[in-house]
Amino acid sequence: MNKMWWKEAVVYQIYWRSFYDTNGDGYGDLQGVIEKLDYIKELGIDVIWLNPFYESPDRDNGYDISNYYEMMEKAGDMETFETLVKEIHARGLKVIMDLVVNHTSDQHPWFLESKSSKDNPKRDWYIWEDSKEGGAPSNWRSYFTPSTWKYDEGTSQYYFHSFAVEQPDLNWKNADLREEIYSMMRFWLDKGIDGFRMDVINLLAKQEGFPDAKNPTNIDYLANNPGIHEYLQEMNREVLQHYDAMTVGEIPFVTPEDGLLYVGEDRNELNTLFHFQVADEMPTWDMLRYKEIQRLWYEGLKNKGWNSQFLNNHDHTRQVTRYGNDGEYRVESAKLLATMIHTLPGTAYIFQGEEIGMTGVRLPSIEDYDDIAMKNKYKEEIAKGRDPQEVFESLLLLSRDNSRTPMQWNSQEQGGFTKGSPWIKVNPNYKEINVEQALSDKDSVFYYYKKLISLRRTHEVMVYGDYQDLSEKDENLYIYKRSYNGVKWLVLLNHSDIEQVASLPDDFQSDRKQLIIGNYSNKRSISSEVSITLQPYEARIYEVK
Ligand code: TEU
Ligand code: CA
Repeated sequence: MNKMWWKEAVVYQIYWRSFYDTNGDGYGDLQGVIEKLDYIKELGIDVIWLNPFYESPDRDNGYDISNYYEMMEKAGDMETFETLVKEIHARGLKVIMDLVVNHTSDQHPWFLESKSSKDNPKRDWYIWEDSKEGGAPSNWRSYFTPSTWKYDEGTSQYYFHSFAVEQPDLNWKNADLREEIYSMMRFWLDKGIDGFRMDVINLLAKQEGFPDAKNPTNIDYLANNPGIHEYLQEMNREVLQHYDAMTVGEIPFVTPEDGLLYVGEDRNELNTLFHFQVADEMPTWDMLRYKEIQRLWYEGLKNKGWNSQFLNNHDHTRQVTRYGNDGEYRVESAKLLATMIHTLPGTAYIFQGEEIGMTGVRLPSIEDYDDIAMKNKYKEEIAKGRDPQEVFESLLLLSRDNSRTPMQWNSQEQGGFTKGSPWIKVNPNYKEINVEQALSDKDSVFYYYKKLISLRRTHEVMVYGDYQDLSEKDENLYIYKRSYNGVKWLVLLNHSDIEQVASLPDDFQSDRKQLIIGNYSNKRSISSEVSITLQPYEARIYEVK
Protein backbone atom coordinates (compact mmCIF):
# COMPACT_ATOMS: atom_id res chain seq x y z
CA MET A 1 0.00 0.00 0.00
CA ASN A 2 1.16 3.52 -0.68
CA LYS A 3 2.38 5.22 2.43
CA MET A 4 0.37 8.29 3.40
CA TRP A 5 0.45 10.55 6.46
CA TRP A 6 -3.25 10.10 7.09
CA LYS A 7 -2.87 6.32 7.18
CA GLU A 8 -0.24 6.60 9.90
CA ALA A 9 -2.20 9.17 11.86
CA VAL A 10 -4.00 9.02 15.17
CA VAL A 11 -6.88 11.48 15.12
CA TYR A 12 -8.21 13.14 18.26
CA GLN A 13 -11.81 14.32 18.02
CA ILE A 14 -12.69 17.52 19.87
CA TYR A 15 -16.33 18.16 20.61
CA TRP A 16 -15.38 21.72 21.49
CA ARG A 17 -18.60 22.70 23.24
CA SER A 18 -17.80 20.10 25.88
CA PHE A 19 -14.04 20.49 25.94
CA TYR A 20 -12.98 23.60 27.86
CA ASP A 21 -14.84 26.84 28.59
CA THR A 22 -12.67 29.93 28.89
CA ASN A 23 -15.29 32.69 29.31
CA GLY A 24 -17.67 31.10 31.79
CA ASP A 25 -20.73 30.94 29.50
CA GLY A 26 -20.99 27.20 30.11
CA TYR A 27 -19.91 26.20 26.60
CA GLY A 28 -16.49 25.04 25.60
CA ASP A 29 -14.88 27.27 22.97
CA LEU A 30 -12.00 27.43 20.48
CA GLN A 31 -9.93 29.48 22.94
CA GLY A 32 -10.35 26.50 25.26
CA VAL A 33 -8.92 24.22 22.60
CA ILE A 34 -5.94 26.56 22.21
CA GLU A 35 -5.32 26.48 25.95
CA LYS A 36 -5.36 22.70 26.04
CA LEU A 37 -3.18 22.07 22.99
CA ASP A 38 -0.16 21.18 25.09
CA TYR A 39 -2.20 18.47 26.79
CA ILE A 40 -3.20 17.06 23.41
CA LYS A 41 0.36 17.29 22.14
CA GLU A 42 1.54 15.40 25.24
CA LEU A 43 -0.74 12.52 24.27
CA GLY A 44 1.13 12.30 20.98
CA ILE A 45 -1.67 12.45 18.42
CA ASP A 46 -1.22 13.73 14.85
CA VAL A 47 -4.52 15.22 13.75
CA ILE A 48 -7.33 17.08 15.50
CA TRP A 49 -10.89 16.80 14.18
CA LEU A 50 -13.10 19.70 15.27
CA ASN A 51 -16.89 19.30 15.27
CA PRO A 52 -18.78 22.09 13.44
CA PHE A 53 -18.42 25.65 14.72
CA TYR A 54 -20.08 27.50 11.84
CA GLU A 55 -22.87 29.99 12.57
CA SER A 56 -25.91 27.97 13.57
CA PRO A 57 -29.17 28.20 15.52
CA ASP A 58 -27.70 25.12 17.24
CA ARG A 59 -30.76 22.89 17.16
CA ASP A 60 -28.49 19.91 16.38
CA ASN A 61 -25.32 21.20 18.04
CA GLY A 62 -23.83 22.90 15.03
CA TYR A 63 -24.97 20.39 12.38
CA ASP A 64 -27.62 22.93 11.31
CA ILE A 65 -25.58 25.64 9.64
CA SER A 66 -26.95 29.08 8.82
CA ASN A 67 -23.72 30.59 7.46
CA TYR A 68 -20.75 28.58 6.20
CA TYR A 69 -18.41 31.57 6.34
CA GLU A 70 -19.04 32.79 9.89
CA MET A 71 -18.34 31.36 13.29
CA MET A 72 -20.86 30.38 15.92
CA GLU A 73 -20.60 33.02 18.61
CA LYS A 74 -20.24 30.44 21.38
CA ALA A 75 -17.19 28.97 19.64
CA GLY A 76 -15.32 32.24 19.17
CA ASP A 77 -14.45 34.53 16.28
CA MET A 78 -12.49 34.09 13.08
CA GLU A 79 -9.36 35.51 14.64
CA THR A 80 -9.46 32.88 17.38
CA PHE A 81 -9.93 30.21 14.72
CA GLU A 82 -6.91 31.47 12.80
CA THR A 83 -4.82 31.52 15.96
CA LEU A 84 -5.95 27.98 16.71
CA VAL A 85 -4.85 26.73 13.28
CA LYS A 86 -1.50 28.49 13.71
CA GLU A 87 -0.97 27.03 17.19
CA ILE A 88 -1.91 23.54 16.00
CA HIS A 89 0.57 23.72 13.13
CA ALA A 90 3.24 25.21 15.38
CA ARG A 91 3.08 21.99 17.40
CA GLY A 92 3.49 19.83 14.30
CA LEU A 93 -0.15 18.73 14.35
CA LYS A 94 -2.82 18.94 11.67
CA VAL A 95 -6.47 19.90 11.86
CA ILE A 96 -9.55 18.72 9.98
CA MET A 97 -12.97 20.34 10.09
CA ASP A 98 -16.46 18.98 9.86
CA LEU A 99 -18.03 19.57 6.45
CA VAL A 100 -21.83 19.49 6.66
CA VAL A 101 -23.26 19.81 3.17
CA ASN A 102 -26.12 17.34 3.00
CA HIS A 103 -28.34 19.92 4.69
CA THR A 104 -28.35 23.41 6.16
CA SER A 105 -30.34 25.06 8.90
CA ASP A 106 -33.88 26.14 8.01
CA GLN A 107 -32.60 29.60 9.02
CA HIS A 108 -29.92 29.66 6.31
CA PRO A 109 -30.66 32.59 3.95
CA TRP A 110 -30.63 30.12 1.03
CA PHE A 111 -33.51 28.21 2.58
CA LEU A 112 -35.40 31.35 3.56
CA GLU A 113 -35.18 32.43 -0.08
CA SER A 114 -36.00 28.96 -1.39
CA LYS A 115 -39.08 28.86 0.77
CA SER A 116 -40.24 32.36 -0.14
CA SER A 117 -41.83 31.42 -3.48
CA LYS A 118 -41.93 28.68 -6.08
CA ASP A 119 -40.12 30.81 -8.63
CA ASN A 120 -37.36 32.11 -6.38
CA PRO A 121 -33.95 31.41 -8.00
CA LYS A 122 -32.95 29.39 -4.91
CA ARG A 123 -36.12 27.26 -4.99
CA ASP A 124 -34.16 24.47 -6.65
CA TRP A 125 -31.33 24.53 -4.07
CA TYR A 126 -33.52 22.41 -1.79
CA ILE A 127 -35.86 19.53 -2.52
CA TRP A 128 -39.50 20.46 -2.97
CA GLU A 129 -42.30 18.06 -3.97
CA ASP A 130 -46.07 18.18 -4.36
CA SER A 131 -48.21 16.09 -2.09
CA LYS A 132 -49.09 12.59 -3.24
CA GLU A 133 -52.67 11.35 -2.78
CA GLY A 134 -53.36 14.08 -0.26
CA GLY A 135 -50.37 13.23 1.93
CA ALA A 136 -46.59 13.36 2.01
CA PRO A 137 -44.70 12.54 -1.23
CA SER A 138 -43.45 9.23 0.25
CA ASN A 139 -43.68 7.10 3.38
CA TRP A 140 -40.03 7.63 4.34
CA ARG A 141 -38.79 8.16 7.89
CA SER A 142 -36.01 10.58 8.67
CA TYR A 143 -33.26 9.95 11.21
CA PHE A 144 -34.92 12.15 13.82
CA THR A 145 -38.63 12.32 12.90
CA PRO A 146 -41.46 10.09 11.58
CA SER A 147 -41.35 11.63 8.09
CA THR A 148 -38.68 13.03 5.77
CA TRP A 149 -41.27 15.53 4.53
CA LYS A 150 -42.42 18.82 6.03
CA TYR A 151 -45.35 20.69 4.55
CA ASP A 152 -44.83 24.39 3.88
CA GLU A 153 -48.10 26.35 4.05
CA GLY A 154 -46.68 29.33 2.15
CA THR A 155 -45.99 27.51 -1.11
CA SER A 156 -48.15 24.39 -0.61
CA GLN A 157 -45.30 21.94 -1.18
CA TYR A 158 -43.27 19.63 1.00
CA TYR A 159 -39.53 19.94 1.58
CA PHE A 160 -37.25 17.01 2.24
CA HIS A 161 -35.16 16.53 5.42
CA SER A 162 -33.05 13.47 6.27
CA PHE A 163 -32.64 14.69 9.87
CA ALA A 164 -34.65 17.21 11.91
CA VAL A 165 -37.35 19.45 10.42
CA GLU A 166 -34.91 22.32 11.05
CA GLN A 167 -32.34 20.67 8.71
CA PRO A 168 -33.65 20.80 5.11
CA ASP A 169 -31.57 18.77 2.62
CA LEU A 170 -29.73 20.57 -0.16
CA ASN A 171 -30.45 19.61 -3.76
CA TRP A 172 -27.13 18.37 -5.14
CA LYS A 173 -28.59 18.09 -8.62
CA ASN A 174 -28.28 21.86 -8.84
CA ALA A 175 -24.91 22.81 -10.37
CA ASP A 176 -24.88 26.34 -8.90
CA LEU A 177 -25.32 24.92 -5.42
CA ARG A 178 -22.47 22.48 -5.98
CA GLU A 179 -20.18 25.25 -7.21
CA GLU A 180 -21.05 27.34 -4.14
CA ILE A 181 -20.15 24.43 -1.84
CA TYR A 182 -16.85 23.87 -3.63
CA SER A 183 -15.81 27.49 -3.23
CA MET A 184 -16.74 27.34 0.45
CA MET A 185 -14.46 24.29 0.80
CA ARG A 186 -11.63 26.18 -0.90
CA PHE A 187 -12.19 29.10 1.48
CA TRP A 188 -11.44 26.91 4.51
CA LEU A 189 -8.62 24.94 2.88
CA ASP A 190 -7.01 28.24 1.91
CA LYS A 191 -7.11 29.21 5.57
CA GLY A 192 -4.73 26.31 6.08
CA ILE A 193 -6.87 23.46 7.38
CA ASP A 194 -5.68 19.97 6.50
CA GLY A 195 -8.88 18.31 5.45
CA PHE A 196 -12.47 17.42 6.24
CA ARG A 197 -14.56 14.92 8.11
CA MET A 198 -17.57 14.83 5.83
CA ASP A 199 -20.92 14.55 7.54
CA VAL A 200 -23.25 11.87 6.08
CA ILE A 201 -21.56 12.41 2.76
CA ASN A 202 -23.16 9.36 1.11
CA LEU A 203 -26.61 10.92 1.55
CA LEU A 204 -26.09 13.72 -0.99
CA ALA A 205 -27.80 11.94 -3.90
CA LYS A 206 -31.50 11.12 -3.52
CA GLN A 207 -33.63 8.40 -5.10
CA GLU A 208 -35.34 9.54 -8.28
CA GLY A 209 -39.10 10.04 -7.75
CA PHE A 210 -39.03 9.11 -4.04
CA PRO A 211 -40.74 5.70 -4.34
CA ASP A 212 -42.47 4.40 -1.18
CA ALA A 213 -40.36 1.98 0.86
CA LYS A 214 -41.65 -1.51 1.69
CA ASN A 215 -40.21 -1.18 5.16
CA PRO A 216 -39.93 2.52 5.94
CA THR A 217 -38.28 1.97 9.33
CA ASN A 218 -35.13 0.71 7.64
CA ILE A 219 -33.94 4.09 6.42
CA ASP A 220 -31.14 2.89 4.14
CA TYR A 221 -33.05 4.36 1.17
CA LEU A 222 -31.54 7.68 2.28
CA ALA A 223 -28.01 6.60 1.37
CA ASN A 224 -25.82 5.45 -1.55
CA ASN A 225 -28.14 6.56 -4.32
CA PRO A 226 -27.27 6.89 -8.04
CA GLY A 227 -25.26 10.04 -8.72
CA ILE A 228 -23.35 10.04 -5.43
CA HIS A 229 -20.04 8.97 -6.98
CA GLU A 230 -20.28 11.58 -9.73
CA TYR A 231 -20.71 14.28 -7.07
CA LEU A 232 -17.74 13.05 -5.04
CA GLN A 233 -15.52 12.72 -8.09
CA GLU A 234 -16.46 16.22 -9.15
CA MET A 235 -15.71 17.52 -5.63
CA ASN A 236 -12.34 15.80 -5.81
CA ARG A 237 -11.55 17.29 -9.24
CA GLU A 238 -12.76 20.76 -8.35
CA VAL A 239 -11.33 21.01 -4.84
CA LEU A 240 -9.61 18.17 -3.05
CA GLN A 241 -6.97 17.12 -5.56
CA HIS A 242 -5.51 20.62 -5.42
CA TYR A 243 -4.62 20.29 -1.73
CA ASP A 244 -2.79 17.74 0.43
CA ALA A 245 -6.04 17.24 2.27
CA MET A 246 -7.23 14.32 4.34
CA THR A 247 -10.84 13.31 3.83
CA VAL A 248 -12.83 10.93 5.96
CA GLY A 249 -16.42 10.34 4.92
CA GLU A 250 -19.12 9.57 7.41
CA ILE A 251 -20.78 6.76 5.46
CA PRO A 252 -23.66 4.95 7.14
CA PHE A 253 -25.39 1.91 5.58
CA VAL A 254 -22.42 0.62 3.67
CA THR A 255 -20.93 -2.82 3.02
CA PRO A 256 -17.22 -3.28 2.27
CA GLU A 257 -18.05 -3.62 -1.46
CA ASP A 258 -19.87 -0.27 -1.51
CA GLY A 259 -17.28 1.22 0.83
CA LEU A 260 -14.55 0.54 -1.70
CA LEU A 261 -16.43 2.68 -4.22
CA TYR A 262 -15.92 5.66 -1.88
CA VAL A 263 -12.33 5.04 -0.80
CA GLY A 264 -10.78 2.90 -3.54
CA GLU A 265 -7.39 4.44 -4.32
CA ASP A 266 -8.17 4.45 -8.03
CA ARG A 267 -11.55 6.15 -7.50
CA ASN A 268 -10.49 9.74 -6.75
CA GLU A 269 -13.20 10.28 -4.17
CA LEU A 270 -12.31 10.05 -0.45
CA ASN A 271 -9.28 8.83 1.51
CA THR A 272 -11.07 6.87 4.16
CA LEU A 273 -14.45 6.36 5.80
CA PHE A 274 -16.39 5.69 8.96
CA HIS A 275 -18.76 2.80 8.41
CA PHE A 276 -21.33 2.09 11.11
CA GLN A 277 -21.64 -1.67 11.05
CA VAL A 278 -20.34 -1.91 14.61
CA ALA A 279 -22.30 1.04 15.97
CA ASP A 280 -25.55 0.06 14.24
CA GLU A 281 -25.46 -3.71 14.66
CA MET A 282 -23.92 -4.01 18.11
CA PRO A 283 -25.83 -2.15 20.87
CA THR A 284 -23.57 -4.07 23.25
CA TRP A 285 -20.38 -6.09 22.74
CA ASP A 286 -20.65 -9.10 20.40
CA MET A 287 -17.24 -10.66 19.92
CA LEU A 288 -18.08 -12.99 17.03
CA ARG A 289 -19.89 -10.31 15.08
CA TYR A 290 -17.12 -7.80 15.69
CA LYS A 291 -14.46 -10.14 14.36
CA GLU A 292 -16.57 -10.92 11.34
CA ILE A 293 -17.01 -7.21 10.58
CA GLN A 294 -13.27 -6.67 10.92
CA ARG A 295 -12.49 -9.59 8.61
CA LEU A 296 -14.95 -8.55 5.93
CA TRP A 297 -13.68 -4.97 5.87
CA TYR A 298 -10.07 -6.06 5.87
CA GLU A 299 -10.62 -8.42 2.96
CA GLY A 300 -12.83 -5.92 1.16
CA LEU A 301 -10.37 -3.01 1.30
CA LYS A 302 -7.08 -4.92 1.26
CA ASN A 303 -4.47 -3.14 -0.90
CA LYS A 304 -7.23 -1.03 -2.43
CA GLY A 305 -8.62 1.35 0.16
CA TRP A 306 -8.22 2.52 3.74
CA ASN A 307 -10.42 1.98 6.81
CA SER A 308 -10.87 3.92 10.07
CA GLN A 309 -11.05 2.39 13.54
CA PHE A 310 -13.28 3.82 16.25
CA LEU A 311 -15.84 2.61 18.78
CA ASN A 312 -17.34 5.93 19.87
CA ASN A 313 -17.77 9.57 18.93
CA HIS A 314 -20.14 12.43 19.75
CA ASP A 315 -23.09 10.33 18.49
CA HIS A 316 -22.21 7.05 20.15
CA THR A 317 -22.01 6.14 23.82
CA ARG A 318 -18.54 6.07 25.33
CA GLN A 319 -16.81 2.82 24.49
CA VAL A 320 -15.81 1.74 27.99
CA THR A 321 -19.49 1.85 29.00
CA ARG A 322 -20.92 0.36 25.83
CA TYR A 323 -18.26 -2.18 24.88
CA GLY A 324 -16.05 -2.56 27.95
CA ASN A 325 -16.71 -2.76 31.66
CA ASP A 326 -17.10 0.63 33.32
CA GLY A 327 -17.25 -0.84 36.84
CA GLU A 328 -14.59 -3.10 38.34
CA TYR A 329 -12.47 -3.29 35.18
CA ARG A 330 -12.86 0.23 33.87
CA VAL A 331 -9.13 0.89 33.59
CA GLU A 332 -8.23 -2.54 32.22
CA SER A 333 -11.05 -2.64 29.69
CA ALA A 334 -10.38 0.94 28.54
CA LYS A 335 -6.80 -0.08 27.85
CA LEU A 336 -7.89 -3.29 26.15
CA LEU A 337 -10.21 -1.46 23.75
CA ALA A 338 -7.43 1.03 23.04
CA THR A 339 -5.01 -1.80 22.24
CA MET A 340 -7.53 -3.19 19.80
CA ILE A 341 -8.43 0.05 18.01
CA HIS A 342 -4.79 1.06 17.64
CA THR A 343 -3.65 -2.30 16.27
CA LEU A 344 -6.46 -3.10 13.82
CA PRO A 345 -5.90 -2.03 10.21
CA GLY A 346 -6.91 1.59 9.59
CA THR A 347 -6.46 5.11 10.93
CA ALA A 348 -7.13 5.25 14.69
CA TYR A 349 -9.54 7.72 16.29
CA ILE A 350 -9.81 8.89 19.89
CA PHE A 351 -12.86 10.79 21.12
CA GLN A 352 -12.00 13.40 23.79
CA GLY A 353 -12.04 11.87 27.27
CA GLU A 354 -11.61 8.34 25.96
CA GLU A 355 -7.93 8.65 26.82
CA ILE A 356 -8.78 8.94 30.52
CA GLY A 357 -11.48 6.27 30.40
CA MET A 358 -14.48 8.59 30.73
CA THR A 359 -17.80 6.75 30.99
CA GLY A 360 -21.36 7.18 29.74
CA VAL A 361 -23.83 9.01 31.95
CA ARG A 362 -27.31 8.51 33.43
CA LEU A 363 -28.88 11.85 34.19
CA PRO A 364 -31.99 11.83 36.40
CA SER A 365 -34.65 13.06 33.99
CA ILE A 366 -35.37 13.82 30.33
CA GLU A 367 -35.12 17.54 31.23
CA ASP A 368 -31.40 17.02 31.85
CA TYR A 369 -30.87 15.86 28.28
CA ASP A 370 -30.25 18.00 25.21
CA ASP A 371 -29.84 15.52 22.31
CA ILE A 372 -32.43 16.31 19.62
CA ALA A 373 -32.45 12.69 18.41
CA MET A 374 -33.31 11.44 21.90
CA LYS A 375 -35.84 14.18 22.66
CA ASN A 376 -37.71 13.77 19.38
CA LYS A 377 -37.87 10.01 19.85
CA TYR A 378 -39.11 10.50 23.41
CA LYS A 379 -41.94 12.77 22.21
CA GLU A 380 -42.83 10.40 19.39
CA GLU A 381 -43.12 7.39 21.70
CA ILE A 382 -45.05 9.26 24.41
CA ALA A 383 -47.54 10.41 21.77
CA LYS A 384 -48.28 6.73 21.12
CA GLY A 385 -49.45 6.46 24.73
CA ARG A 386 -46.37 4.67 26.10
CA ASP A 387 -45.26 5.07 29.70
CA PRO A 388 -42.87 8.10 29.93
CA GLN A 389 -40.51 6.53 32.48
CA GLU A 390 -40.24 3.33 30.45
CA VAL A 391 -39.54 5.29 27.25
CA PHE A 392 -36.95 7.42 29.06
CA GLU A 393 -35.12 4.38 30.38
CA SER A 394 -35.13 2.67 26.99
CA LEU A 395 -33.36 5.68 25.48
CA LEU A 396 -30.60 6.01 28.08
CA LEU A 397 -27.96 3.58 26.84
CA LEU A 398 -27.73 5.05 23.36
CA SER A 399 -28.50 8.71 24.05
CA ARG A 400 -25.94 10.83 22.24
CA ASP A 401 -25.48 12.86 25.42
CA ASN A 402 -23.56 9.91 26.89
CA SER A 403 -20.51 11.21 25.05
CA ARG A 404 -21.36 14.88 25.21
CA THR A 405 -20.97 15.55 28.93
CA PRO A 406 -18.07 17.92 29.68
CA MET A 407 -14.46 16.86 29.64
CA GLN A 408 -13.33 16.10 33.18
CA TRP A 409 -10.17 18.08 33.84
CA ASN A 410 -9.85 17.91 37.62
CA SER A 411 -11.79 17.24 40.82
CA GLN A 412 -12.91 20.82 41.29
CA GLU A 413 -16.45 22.02 40.69
CA GLN A 414 -17.84 21.09 37.25
CA GLY A 415 -14.74 18.97 36.75
CA GLY A 416 -12.80 22.14 35.96
CA PHE A 417 -14.67 22.44 32.65
CA THR A 418 -16.31 25.80 33.35
CA LYS A 419 -16.50 28.51 35.99
CA GLY A 420 -20.14 29.01 35.05
CA SER A 421 -23.01 26.62 34.68
CA PRO A 422 -22.35 23.97 32.01
CA TRP A 423 -24.74 23.56 29.05
CA ILE A 424 -25.07 19.90 30.02
CA LYS A 425 -24.39 18.29 33.39
CA VAL A 426 -20.94 16.98 34.22
CA ASN A 427 -20.75 13.25 34.87
CA PRO A 428 -20.85 12.91 38.69
CA ASN A 429 -17.81 10.61 38.60
CA TYR A 430 -15.48 13.54 37.76
CA LYS A 431 -13.92 13.41 41.23
CA GLU A 432 -12.34 10.02 40.45
CA ILE A 433 -12.03 10.22 36.68
CA ASN A 434 -10.24 13.33 35.48
CA VAL A 435 -7.16 14.52 33.58
CA GLU A 436 -5.28 15.74 36.63
CA GLN A 437 -5.62 12.34 38.27
CA ALA A 438 -4.61 10.56 35.05
CA LEU A 439 -1.48 12.67 34.62
CA SER A 440 -0.37 11.95 38.18
CA ASP A 441 -0.67 8.15 37.86
CA LYS A 442 1.94 6.41 35.71
CA ASP A 443 -0.40 3.41 35.25
CA SER A 444 -3.31 5.53 34.04
CA VAL A 445 -5.31 4.97 30.89
CA PHE A 446 -3.75 8.21 29.59
CA TYR A 447 -0.17 6.96 29.73
CA TYR A 448 -1.20 3.67 28.15
CA TYR A 449 -2.67 5.57 25.18
CA LYS A 450 0.46 7.68 25.01
CA LYS A 451 2.63 4.61 24.76
CA LEU A 452 0.38 2.96 22.14
CA ILE A 453 0.45 6.11 20.03
CA SER A 454 4.22 6.41 20.25
CA LEU A 455 4.59 2.77 19.17
CA ARG A 456 2.86 3.71 15.94
CA ARG A 457 5.73 6.10 15.19
CA THR A 458 8.36 3.40 15.36
CA HIS A 459 6.53 0.24 14.27
CA GLU A 460 5.22 0.31 10.73
CA VAL A 461 3.71 -3.12 11.26
CA MET A 462 1.03 -1.40 13.33
CA VAL A 463 -0.09 0.64 10.34
CA TYR A 464 0.80 -1.34 7.23
CA GLY A 465 0.94 -4.92 8.52
CA ASP A 466 -1.16 -7.74 7.07
CA TYR A 467 -3.92 -8.85 9.41
CA GLN A 468 -4.82 -12.43 10.32
CA ASP A 469 -7.44 -13.42 12.89
CA LEU A 470 -6.48 -16.58 14.82
CA SER A 471 -9.57 -16.67 17.00
CA GLU A 472 -12.58 -16.43 14.70
CA LYS A 473 -14.76 -18.76 16.79
CA ASP A 474 -13.76 -17.70 20.30
CA GLU A 475 -16.38 -15.68 22.14
CA ASN A 476 -13.99 -14.14 24.68
CA LEU A 477 -10.57 -13.99 23.14
CA TYR A 478 -9.51 -11.92 20.18
CA ILE A 479 -6.08 -12.98 18.94
CA TYR A 480 -4.59 -11.71 15.72
CA LYS A 481 -1.33 -11.29 13.90
CA ARG A 482 -0.03 -8.32 12.02
CA SER A 483 3.02 -8.80 9.83
CA TYR A 484 5.13 -6.47 7.76
CA ASN A 485 8.63 -6.77 6.26
CA GLY A 486 9.66 -9.67 8.48
CA VAL A 487 8.27 -8.17 11.68
CA LYS A 488 5.39 -10.07 13.28
CA TRP A 489 3.06 -8.90 16.01
CA LEU A 490 0.67 -11.01 18.01
CA VAL A 491 -2.16 -9.16 19.73
CA LEU A 492 -3.85 -11.04 22.57
CA LEU A 493 -7.07 -9.64 24.02
CA ASN A 494 -9.23 -11.21 26.71
CA HIS A 495 -12.55 -9.44 26.39
CA SER A 496 -14.13 -11.03 29.46
CA ASP A 497 -14.12 -10.66 33.22
CA ILE A 498 -12.64 -14.09 33.89
CA GLU A 499 -9.24 -15.64 33.14
CA GLN A 500 -8.84 -17.23 29.73
CA VAL A 501 -6.13 -19.45 28.31
CA ALA A 502 -4.85 -18.30 24.94
CA SER A 503 -2.87 -20.73 22.81
CA LEU A 504 0.10 -19.32 20.98
CA PRO A 505 0.74 -19.89 17.29
CA ASP A 506 3.99 -21.77 16.44
CA ASP A 507 6.00 -18.69 15.58
CA PHE A 508 5.27 -17.13 18.98
CA GLN A 509 6.12 -20.17 21.08
CA SER A 510 9.83 -19.47 21.28
CA ASP A 511 11.20 -17.35 24.09
CA ARG A 512 12.52 -14.92 21.50
CA LYS A 513 9.19 -13.19 21.57
CA GLN A 514 9.28 -9.79 23.14
CA LEU A 515 6.46 -8.11 25.06
CA ILE A 516 5.79 -4.75 23.41
CA ILE A 517 3.02 -3.54 25.72
CA GLY A 518 0.54 -5.00 28.19
CA ASN A 519 -2.21 -3.56 30.39
CA TYR A 520 -1.37 -5.42 33.61
CA SER A 521 1.67 -4.45 35.60
CA ASN A 522 1.54 -7.62 37.67
CA LYS A 523 2.16 -10.44 35.21
CA ARG A 524 1.06 -13.12 37.61
CA SER A 525 -0.40 -15.17 34.79
CA ILE A 526 1.33 -18.46 34.09
CA SER A 527 2.90 -18.59 30.67
CA SER A 528 3.92 -21.90 29.18
CA GLU A 529 5.59 -22.32 25.83
CA VAL A 530 2.34 -22.99 24.05
CA SER A 531 -0.16 -20.84 25.90
CA ILE A 532 -0.67 -17.79 28.06
CA THR A 533 -3.26 -17.30 30.76
CA LEU A 534 -4.81 -13.89 30.39
CA GLN A 535 -6.37 -12.10 33.35
CA PRO A 536 -9.76 -10.33 33.06
CA TYR A 537 -9.59 -7.77 30.25
CA GLU A 538 -5.89 -8.37 29.82
CA ALA A 539 -4.28 -7.19 26.60
CA ARG A 540 -0.75 -7.92 25.39
CA ILE A 541 1.23 -7.38 22.24
CA TYR A 542 4.22 -9.59 21.40
CA GLU A 543 6.75 -9.19 18.63
CA VAL A 544 9.01 -11.65 16.86
CA LYS A 545 11.49 -10.74 14.15
O1 TEU B 1 -24.53 11.88 12.09
C1 TEU B 1 -25.35 11.13 11.25
C2 TEU B 1 -25.91 9.99 11.99
O2 TEU B 1 -26.90 10.06 12.65
C3 TEU B 1 -25.12 8.79 11.86
O3 TEU B 1 -23.79 9.00 11.73
C4 TEU B 1 -25.28 7.73 12.84
O4 TEU B 1 -24.41 7.92 13.91
C5 TEU B 1 -24.90 6.51 12.06
O5 TEU B 1 -25.78 6.41 11.00
C6 TEU B 1 -24.93 5.30 12.86
O6 TEU B 1 -26.19 5.04 13.37
C7 TEU B 1 -24.07 13.10 11.70
C8 TEU B 1 -23.50 13.84 12.89
O7 TEU B 1 -22.42 13.11 13.39
C9 TEU B 1 -24.58 14.05 13.90
O8 TEU B 1 -24.12 14.61 15.09
C10 TEU B 1 -25.64 14.92 13.26
O9 TEU B 1 -26.74 15.06 14.11
C11 TEU B 1 -26.11 14.36 11.92
O10 TEU B 1 -25.05 13.93 11.09
C12 TEU B 1 -26.87 15.40 11.14
O11 TEU B 1 -25.98 16.35 10.64
CA1 CA C 1 -17.31 29.51 26.45
